[in-house]
Amino acid sequence: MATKDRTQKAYKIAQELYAELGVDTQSAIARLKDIPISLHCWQGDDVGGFERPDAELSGGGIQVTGNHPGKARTVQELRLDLEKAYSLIPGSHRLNLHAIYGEFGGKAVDRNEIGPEHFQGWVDWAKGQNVKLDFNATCFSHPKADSGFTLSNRDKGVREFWIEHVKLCRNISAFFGRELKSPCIHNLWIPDGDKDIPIDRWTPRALLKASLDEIYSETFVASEMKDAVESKLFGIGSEAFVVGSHEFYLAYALSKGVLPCFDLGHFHPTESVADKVSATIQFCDEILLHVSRPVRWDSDHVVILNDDIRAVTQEIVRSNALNRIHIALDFFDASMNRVGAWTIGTRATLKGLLIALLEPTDVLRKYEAEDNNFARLAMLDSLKNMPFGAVWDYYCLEADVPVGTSWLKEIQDYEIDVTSKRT
Ligand code: RNT
Ligand code: ZN
Repeated sequence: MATKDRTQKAYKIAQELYAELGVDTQSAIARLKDIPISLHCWQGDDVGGFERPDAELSGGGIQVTGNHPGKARTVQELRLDLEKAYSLIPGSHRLNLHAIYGEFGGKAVDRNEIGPEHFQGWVDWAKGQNVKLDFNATCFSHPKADSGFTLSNRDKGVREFWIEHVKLCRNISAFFGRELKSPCIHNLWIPDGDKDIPIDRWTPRALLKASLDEIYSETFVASEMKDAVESKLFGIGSEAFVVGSHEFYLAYALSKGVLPCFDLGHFHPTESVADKVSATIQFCDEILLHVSRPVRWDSDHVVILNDDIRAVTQEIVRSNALNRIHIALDFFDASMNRVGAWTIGTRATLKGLLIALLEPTDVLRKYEAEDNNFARLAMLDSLKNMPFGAVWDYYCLEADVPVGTSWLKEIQDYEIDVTSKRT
């Protein structure tokens, strides 16, 4: 049977089975279609950027491992790779840029010199692709970040340099939001921290707070840009102390009305980021998520459809917070095909959302209200073998992207035709 017929047949049966539970698969698909995922540009070139032809990630508590051939070396290659990834992912999505991905025309443009002019090319591309943009200041891979301290550096000159950089990045973000008519989320993550036990944790935090106050003293309209601040438990080379810890940034975000950013890889392994969603949105309007996968000491493995993804997507849907939680991806793996990595991670996140949208939440809520713990658990466990895959395949078919595993070959062909030729 042809893929199309088979997919439609399987969907019909799945639709019936879900309807028996009171779930309307069509409306789940319609809701999924409206959820944008912000793809991170930095998976395409191992967080290198375009400041110099051979730019590489350095310092900064994060690391890329692997040397799979074919990474994007130019802005054109990166865009081509992104277009390939978007063509394999159902729905309309966003692109998350970092400041080092500007088009600097072969000139040495320092971080305190960047402006919208370096990102006009991205805006033009985004308009053509119908993609909206998000942004990040880049406070790493730079001599002034080598000490491990940026906005919380004891040296006033270094702090001022980074303050200026972040201010310019917020301005570029507002430019994106205006041009593309969609608020750009500007996320701030800094690497600041210590490998070994500091005796003074207070001073760097006081300095960071003062730097942030200075940065956010300038206000932008929310229709153009929104700010987020990203915490971390520890990083590579900042194992003993991170200045911008969870408590620091959550308190800061709530007191200043900026968004907290929760990266799924930035917490203790037994801590649930899903649980933080309903807790935090009682006190703030919106949250940014960095969807990642921690594995031991790495916080940035390629996202797959695991229990963490299912839990966090369930929590968003059950909290009725789809319009308040912004979903961005954050992983970088140089050991495999990079376009494939984007596609795996984005499709996995969307699958998690679909499963959550296919849940008979009202039925479960009723059991819970009646203290019927048996029925709640039985239903939850039975739902695991519902045919969500048939609904997913049908959604892909309707969205005109490859169904099932057929996209693997597309990636492999792209590798043969395009990326393997980059030597
Ligand atoms: C680092 C943070 C941050 C980065 C990107 C490249 O631990 O997660 O979000 O991954 O800015
Ligand atoms: Zn992150």
